[in-house]
Amino acid sequence: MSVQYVEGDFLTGGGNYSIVVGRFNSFVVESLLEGAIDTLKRHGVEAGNIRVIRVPGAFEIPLAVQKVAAQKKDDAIIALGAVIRGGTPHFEYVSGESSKGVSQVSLDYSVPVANGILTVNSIEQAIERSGTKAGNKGAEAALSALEMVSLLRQLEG
Ligand code: INI
Repeated sequence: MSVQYVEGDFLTGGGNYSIVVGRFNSFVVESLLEGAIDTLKRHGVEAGNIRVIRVPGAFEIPLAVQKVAAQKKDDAIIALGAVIRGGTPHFEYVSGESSKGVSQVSLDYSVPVANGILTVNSIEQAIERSGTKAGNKGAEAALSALEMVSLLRQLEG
């Protein structure tokens, strides 16, 4: 008997995706959004099957993700935001709650929720991760979503 490996690929053949985006730090987040949409389209997802939902900031992302998950319309949801450390503990609350919230929804609704919420120490680090030298975390989140859709189809099929 050989080992059986189960893993997803990026060939999902379309599907429906919602992207929940925080407006805060929009100069960074808009690049993440561009990366995510571009990646989904290049993997065969039609523009008409991609929905973008905007919320004020990363803190509000989990509630919108929860509402979207409850609609049961999407194969996966992508959460995008940028939490940049400031001089107060506010950063810790926003980053902690947003990440915890999106993973909670994923488990509650058994739907892939890709976490593309940057939590960084500086604007420079945010820029590096939104389409410059450290890649585009929005594009990476979209790839994770596609892979999880493919994996779940195998595990559920
Ligand atoms: N929201 C972010 O998305 N990123 C941040 O860096 C940020 N900081 O640092 O304050 C932020 N705050 C707003 C927060 O997400 C809520 O919108 C606000 O607290 C109202 O609930």
